[in-house]
Amino acid sequence: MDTIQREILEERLEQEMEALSQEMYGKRIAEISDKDLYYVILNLTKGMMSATIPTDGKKKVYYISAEFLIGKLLSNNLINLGVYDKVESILKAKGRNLAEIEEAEPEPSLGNGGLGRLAACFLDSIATLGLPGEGIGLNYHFGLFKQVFKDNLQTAEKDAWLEKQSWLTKTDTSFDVYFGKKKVTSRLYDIDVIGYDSGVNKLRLFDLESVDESLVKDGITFDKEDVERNLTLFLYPEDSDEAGNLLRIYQQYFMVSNAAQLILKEMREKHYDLRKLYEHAVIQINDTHPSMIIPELIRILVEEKAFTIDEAIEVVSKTCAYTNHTILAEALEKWPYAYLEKVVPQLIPVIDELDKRIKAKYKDPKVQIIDKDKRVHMAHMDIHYGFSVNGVAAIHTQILEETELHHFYEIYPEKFNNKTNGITFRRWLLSCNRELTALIEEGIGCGFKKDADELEKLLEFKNDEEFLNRLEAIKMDNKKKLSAFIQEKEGVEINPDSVFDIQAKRLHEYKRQQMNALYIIHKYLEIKKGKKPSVPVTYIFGAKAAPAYVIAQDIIHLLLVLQEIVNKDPEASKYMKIVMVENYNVSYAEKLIPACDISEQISLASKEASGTGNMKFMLNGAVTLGTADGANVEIHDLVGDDNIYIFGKDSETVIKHYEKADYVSKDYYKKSPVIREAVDFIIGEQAMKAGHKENLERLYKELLNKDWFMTLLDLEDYIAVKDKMLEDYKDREKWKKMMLVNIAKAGFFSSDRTIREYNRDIWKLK
Ligand code: BZD
Repeated sequence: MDTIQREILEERLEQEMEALSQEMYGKRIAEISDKDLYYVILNLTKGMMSATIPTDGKKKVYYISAEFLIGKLLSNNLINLGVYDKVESILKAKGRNLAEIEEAEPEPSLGNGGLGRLAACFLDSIATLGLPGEGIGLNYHFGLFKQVFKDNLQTAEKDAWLEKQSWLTKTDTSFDVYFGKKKVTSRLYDIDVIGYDSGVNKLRLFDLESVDESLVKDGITFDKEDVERNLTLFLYPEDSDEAGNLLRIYQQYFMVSNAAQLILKEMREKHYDLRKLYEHAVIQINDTHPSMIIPELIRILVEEKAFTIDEAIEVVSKTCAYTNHTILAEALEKWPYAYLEKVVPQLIPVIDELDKRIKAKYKDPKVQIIDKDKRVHMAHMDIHYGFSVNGVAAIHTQILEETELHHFYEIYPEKFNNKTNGITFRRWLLSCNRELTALIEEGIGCGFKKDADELEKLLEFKNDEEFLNRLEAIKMDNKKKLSAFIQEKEGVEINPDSVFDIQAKRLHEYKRQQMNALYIIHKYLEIKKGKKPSVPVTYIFGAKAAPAYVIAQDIIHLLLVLQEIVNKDPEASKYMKIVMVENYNVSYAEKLIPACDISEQISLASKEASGTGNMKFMLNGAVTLGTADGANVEIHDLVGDDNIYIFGKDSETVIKHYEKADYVSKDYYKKSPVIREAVDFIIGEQAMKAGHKENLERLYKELLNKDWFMTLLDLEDYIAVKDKMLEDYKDREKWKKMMLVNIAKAGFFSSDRTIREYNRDIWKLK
């Protein structure tokens, strides 16, 4: 189909839809179930996308990533195709509701957190900007686990999201992948990624031909050693033992071996000269999970394409660029050499050679690829043998340059660059908050949909009472919708007139959900002592904890215990409610974010590389309560002191504490009765009754004796600033203006801007 055919198809949408319904189910649209109707529209949309012209060019970016947290695709694809309203009204005339049909779509479980969601936003922007590029990753059948709460604890189940009919299209492409002498075969599935009012690109997901879902028996347990059948079952399989670690390496190599073969196949088909690979391909390595692409490409060029090792290294180094997403040492992959030897012996000579060259040139142990304990530092390999290293927010890149990767920065200052993250406004405004989108459009026209900077025009309405009231009314409406959803989904009744204070992100100690919990305990105790808050607050959390991360599980347990205690308390529950939503994912985020008043971005300064939830909340008119960390710093710069609430110690102070190892949490506990009381509550009678001694005691001890992410350092300041924020909330005039300014200043965080920068500085695509 060409563009004209697509236009005809759009013209005749209604007839096409009815015809498809007849063909698939022998019934009219009015007569089929929501699920069947979803399949009808799915097929119709896939047809329209395949009729869209693919973006092409002389050079292409391959964004390789272990995660693509793409979310549901139906409504986004319809929006980007420009037919959402049309489809909605056709369905309405037939008594059907598009929003209900969207509920029938399963959410692909192909990611974990910010890193994966960023990859998805990037695909949207790459397509929208008409750049040649595709994502390459894996098709996990059970994805990340599905979170189920039982007995106030997180349990994990497989997330069987894949259906027979889906956005995936099976291709003819299949490759052999060798682990030493062991061979497995892959199969490529494509998902079309349609840009907003532009061409179509692809997300390419490799699967294992011999994958066997029946391997998973109970929960998420399966035989980790049966790689011929398990490779694409789960994202981040449990890695607390050797088999789990080996499996991750198997998965990573499976991903990059396929990626390398696919890229080289495309080069061959286009008759490009492999010696000029970098003129036709740029590979963006998303965190270190795909780092083995470097030795793998070098190996292939030498073994199969008659390159000398020098030539291969040069070509590959000019092709690969690395993005760092964390400064947490434990998150920077260092694979034991012995594990790599076991899984991918064919890469060992290349890795040895890469390491030997560095050892010959630099004596500093901090920049070696293979360290004295025989661990292979994947990030170090990327930095030495890639041409670009970028952080994901200004302060993060600065910390990389000055502290974490300083020794590398001294060697290669020209490789380092910042690319502050962004989000696609198509999903995080146009699709998830249609009412707000309509109001903005009424105010400033629709230019902001293509040029997010135009949102600044909203500042004209700063003193426009009517506009501000409508903004407030939309927020209220979204809060009512969320309340109804939470009532139905979680069985918790919440008050839309209360302040919605939301912390939604992966569960990690550095993100400090536990600090938020301590604030809640403090408020609860105040109420019990007779000090009634002047405004009711609903504290909403969404978070999954990695199954092997014990303290993170304990923090979830504490939140669920608090939810039980507070919500059941007839006195306190008038002023506060807690909801820990189950199985937080992209679809849930799309409901939470438009309804949020206070956006919790409270990581320990220096630890959150960027954050992207902070941008989504801001764009939807929430006000940030945050530390001077990640992109919060840039949000602060944009909105000014009056439109954000910043608290806590700054990154310099925190880094000094780590350097001097002088932070002692117990000192803070001893000094402050407020802190003591809140921390002690964790092992108090009430909590112990609702929860489990083992979990609560472990968490208590952790906070008191370790507190690696310095919860108690910032707790008092957090309480003071949050209280002030809640006071300010009552000043509705002031608050509405803050909402407006936050929306107006969010344009900078469009991923279109981020991708333009990647392209300008790194990819250089036409
Ligand atoms: O990447 C996140 C960072 O924590 C955020 O600050 C940042 O905004 C986003 C996007 O740049 N990192 C992750 O999401 N990382 C992981 O999920 C992850 C998964 C496995 C292993 C290591 C990290």
